[in-house]
Amino acid sequence: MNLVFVLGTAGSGKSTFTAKFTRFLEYHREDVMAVNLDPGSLILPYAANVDVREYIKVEELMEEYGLGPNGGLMLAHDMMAGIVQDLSNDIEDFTPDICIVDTPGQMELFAFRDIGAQIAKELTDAEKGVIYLFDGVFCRDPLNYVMNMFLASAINTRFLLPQFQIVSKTDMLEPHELEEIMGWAEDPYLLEESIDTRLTGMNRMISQDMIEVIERLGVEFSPIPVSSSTNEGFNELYADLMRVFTDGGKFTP
Ligand SMILES: Nc1nc2c(ncn2[C@@H]2O[C@H](COP(=O)(O)OP(=O)(O)OP(=O)(O)O)[C@@H](O)[C@H]2O)c(=O)[nH]1
Ligand SMILES: [Mg+2]
Repeated sequence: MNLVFVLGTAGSGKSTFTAKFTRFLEYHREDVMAVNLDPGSLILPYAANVDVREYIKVEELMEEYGLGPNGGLMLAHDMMAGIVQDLSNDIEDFTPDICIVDTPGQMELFAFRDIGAQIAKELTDAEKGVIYLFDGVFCRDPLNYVMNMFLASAINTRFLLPQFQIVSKTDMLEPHELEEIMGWAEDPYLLEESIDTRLTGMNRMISQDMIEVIERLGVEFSPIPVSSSTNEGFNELYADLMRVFTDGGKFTP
């Protein structure tokens, strides 16, 4: 079994991608299942086969402990540590070949606290990977693009798993905007040039410094442009996943 975590900043398109990519894999006759690990989600665009909300619901915690939404979310994430085995059992009951795992909206609560690393290690003994979403709309600004490079690198050092980057929501971008983002990914000089011409003051300085740190971390950035509206990029991502996990064959032979 293979298990892929879908990570990205709030609203970057994780749940929509999980819904559409799961359906795409079903169409390709893969034995796939969708898992929801976001205890704060109210409505999901897919039917989760395994759902953390069966064990932990943020609204109920808020009511029971008199917490606000952020306190409720923090408690919910801390409580997830106690149900990793239950979730693993639920997933194993389905025995899928590939599992797409939607993660919480507040990425920092999940990925940068102990629960993220614990889940990456202990959620079943499947071979695992990460799909990191660069929010396409947000990344039109070079500062936000660099911030996302930084976050993707930080995820990489926390999870220590094969990582696939995608630029999401490409159907919402003008062709020249997507071209610019892809140019930044391919050629560091183009990114430096955009930082110099489009940013000023502190933002320019921070971006330049962050790029140096990111280079030292050594993460490869060749994101695939993806749209969950048009399925653009799904074939390429599917091929990349197969190359890394199954030597190029299907997940379900
Ligand atoms: N046009 C377009 N809209 C998208 C795409 N992906 C996501 N959206 C929209 O972007 C918004 C956020 O998408 P979600 O899938 O909820 O994002 P998320 O990362 O799961 O959000 P949180 O879990 O709240 O952090 C929704 O209104 C989606 O319909 C896409 O590829 N194209
Ligand atoms: Mg979501």
